[in-house]
Amino acid sequence: MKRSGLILLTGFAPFGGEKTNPSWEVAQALDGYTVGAATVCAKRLPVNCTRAARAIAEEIEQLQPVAVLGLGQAGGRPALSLEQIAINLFDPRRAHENDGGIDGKPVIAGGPDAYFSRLPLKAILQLLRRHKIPTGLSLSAGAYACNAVMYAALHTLRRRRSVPAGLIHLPYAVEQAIGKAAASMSLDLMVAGVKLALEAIIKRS
Ligand code: PCA
Repeated sequence: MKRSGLILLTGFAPFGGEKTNPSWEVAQALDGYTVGAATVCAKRLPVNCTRAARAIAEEIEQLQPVAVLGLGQAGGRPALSLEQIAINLFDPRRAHENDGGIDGKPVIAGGPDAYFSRLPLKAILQLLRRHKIPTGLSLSAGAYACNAVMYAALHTLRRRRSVPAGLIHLPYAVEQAIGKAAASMSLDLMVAGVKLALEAIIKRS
């Protein structure tokens, strides 16, 4: 892969009544961070399947990044989740939210059913675990905005296979979990984890 240039790192706006979204907090904290000769460019995406899918495709065309890492909140998960698959489907159960009318439809009409992550997942997993950061593999990114972003990124880059791309779901930040009896992680630990993931992506892809 090309190692000098921009790394597109995306996070999402808050949703589901939350005041913050750790994915954007982490992405924002890493804006301008350098990994070797590559520099992170952080972008915030809307929690809306169609708009988020379109936005990441546009960012990729505009920035021509050397790597793309999407981040998203998966509240309640106890660890960073390295997503393995993105599917070509908008979740019908989310139709009542801000994407009414797109339920059960594909993220990209005519696209393949699914894409596998093109991140070095095993290398990321091993590196983060070596640094004692709770991390696991997750089968699928779901069928909501995070899945749409991962699918759209991989579809946009389908003929640029040297560009690693994929998505990591993050737990709630500690502040979000107060009163919820849900798992959480400090933003500092999540930032440290994503930094290591970026190192693995740039150095081992
Ligand atoms: N998480 C949601 C959408 C935005 C986010 O941060 C998801 O997992 O699809």
